Amino acid sequence: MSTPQNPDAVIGIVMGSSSDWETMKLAAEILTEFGVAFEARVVSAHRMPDEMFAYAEAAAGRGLKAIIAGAGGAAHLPGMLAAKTTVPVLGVPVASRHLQGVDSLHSIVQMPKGIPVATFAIGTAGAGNAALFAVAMLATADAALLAQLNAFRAKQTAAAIAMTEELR
Ligand code: RP5
Repeated sequence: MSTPQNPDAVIGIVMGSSSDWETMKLAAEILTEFGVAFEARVVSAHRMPDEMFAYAEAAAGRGLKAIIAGAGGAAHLPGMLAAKTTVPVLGVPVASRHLQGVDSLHSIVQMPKGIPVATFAIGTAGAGNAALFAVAMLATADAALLAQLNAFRAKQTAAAIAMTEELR
């Protein structure tokens, strides 16, 4: 379930631009697959800083357990959110046009000591893994979700084992 402001959301997916959605929707797809309630919205750090701070300040009180934040270029969104909330921020570097996301990765991963952002791979792998990481966090206190996560992994293992057959 995804709405711009979902009162049931336990995970917030935010991004700097609608152009990031092509990447960030991978996180939404994973959370949907696991039945985790989330919301998805654009919260640009430099184009709507007041809204960004308001989102971060309200996050804990609204029941969000993690924020998955994707941005490209000078990707300050995850770090600035983290500066304003203790809700864990999972940063996703979005591939940029000129530097292919290396700029985004360095912007997000190089947080100075004191305000952490958990940083994932550039692009769709990072978005998907950020969602899986959020699921793993929630699963520490949710046995049914943990069973789902283990089943997801077992399916991946079976698929990888079956790959050898494709070599014939
Ligand atoms: C960042 O600038 C966004 O996160 C996006 O990755 C990038 C480009 O934004 P648009 O020009 O597509 O709106 O703020």
